[in-house]
Amino acid sequence: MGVMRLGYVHVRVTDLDEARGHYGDTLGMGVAAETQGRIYFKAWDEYDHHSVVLEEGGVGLVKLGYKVARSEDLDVFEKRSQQFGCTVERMSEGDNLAVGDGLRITLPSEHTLELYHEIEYVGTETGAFNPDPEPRHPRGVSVPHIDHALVTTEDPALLERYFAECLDFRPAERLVTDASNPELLGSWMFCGNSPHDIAFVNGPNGKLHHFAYHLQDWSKLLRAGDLFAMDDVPVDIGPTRHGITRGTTIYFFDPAGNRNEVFAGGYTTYEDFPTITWTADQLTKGIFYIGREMKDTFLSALT
Ligand code: M3P
Ligand code: FE
Repeated sequence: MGVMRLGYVHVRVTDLDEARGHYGDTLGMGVAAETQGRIYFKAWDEYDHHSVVLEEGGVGLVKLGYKVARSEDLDVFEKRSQQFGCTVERMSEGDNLAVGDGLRITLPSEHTLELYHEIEYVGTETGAFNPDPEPRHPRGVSVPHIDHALVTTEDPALLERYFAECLDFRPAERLVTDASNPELLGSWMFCGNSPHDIAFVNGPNGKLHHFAYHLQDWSKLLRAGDLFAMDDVPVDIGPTRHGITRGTTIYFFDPAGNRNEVFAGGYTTYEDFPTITWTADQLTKGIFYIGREMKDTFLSALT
């Protein structure tokens, strides 16, 4: 019931062919479709039609799509979002290639969030019948699936309230100013069983900090790092580990400047998962547990 997961990330890139090299050759996503000025990518262990849409022209986030379990969920989320004060419109089948009808919501943070139930089923690269554990001829990093997105908002408390009250997300971890007089600086929220499906930190409205791919473990992460070096991918930070979510990580940039992350590990969440709190004085440990140092570009480079 409800929102199941991040289904697609739609971003702008300055040059579609450069981006094809990054998302296709280096990360190893497959091209699901191509239209004038757009490429639709899919990772090998995803069964839906696509998970990353690149649109030529500029840089930054166009929208995020989250898939809901039942079409009736859309009616509930529409009502709640309207009552919360968000602008909500119905989107039609075909507004997004291969995606059914759904909702287009302008979040309190000015990001566009789409909720949908139907998307064309394609199947994974290894199939669902006596499958191999991974593709026989992996391309590049061979990312299996997208994982989460992190955006910035002027009002983290309001956005957290929206995701909790309207979409039934729960905070796995919260970053607050201090323990005695807590003001919310960031929240890592889940709807499934991973540490976060959406996260946001204090910053300008409407911006993308990064979107992330799942990797199976630390050794795959190291291999990703090697491939980034071979392909001259600009690495922001890592490999290292997050205190928040406990995931291991590398942050890097696509050729347009959108930040990506490869993320492995982290814990499992569930219905009664208690929320973990971090205070701002421990921020560097929370974000980069091992180095305990913040890099200016990490907070300032947003698209
Ligand atoms: C993560 C994560 C920021 C924190 C980022 C943390 C931007 O990306 O996956 O836990 O402050
Ligand atoms: Fe992340």
